[in-house]
Amino acid sequence: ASNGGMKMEKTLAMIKPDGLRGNYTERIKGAIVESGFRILEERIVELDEDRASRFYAEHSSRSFFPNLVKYMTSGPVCIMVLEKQNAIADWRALIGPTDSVKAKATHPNSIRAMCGLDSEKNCVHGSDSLLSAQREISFFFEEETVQQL
Ligand code: RTP
Ligand code: MG
Repeated sequence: ASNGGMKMEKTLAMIKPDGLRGNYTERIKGAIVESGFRILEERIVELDEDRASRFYAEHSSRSFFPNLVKYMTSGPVCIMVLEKQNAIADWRALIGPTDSVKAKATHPNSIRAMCGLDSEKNCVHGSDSLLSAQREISFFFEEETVQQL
């Protein structure tokens, strides 16, 4: 059967420290499964300053970077590898815009609208491209999980 040309993809999802602390994990996982994603891998980890800085290295020159690292090291996070057709864009759509205040206004059904607080504490992460997804999955998981080109 045709799948509309969409590719099976894997993406990295993360429930950030505020999401775990706020007990949103089960609701977020419910939304993930309801939206047709398979959770292939799941692990709770605590990022130290070095690992959080490397994960968000693309933002290292931004003014918000020190606060971002503090935020991401403020408690454990839950990292997941999600799989479905078009997983990368679909997970970004499900989490909503970066700023949770905007998410509440314009994407009320998004995960950031449900559990985010502001433009920093936005409770979840999603890979923003195929390259990011591959980099971020191999950042946390074994090579064999990384999708083949
Ligand atoms: P993420 O990488 O976590 O999925 O978020 P994103 O793509 O929607 O946004 P990005 O531009 O990559 O920013 C990464 C994270 O940095 C924090 N941030 N704080 N205070 C601020 O103005 C600000 N801007 C960004 C957020 O936690 C954002 O998710
Ligand atoms: Mg990003």
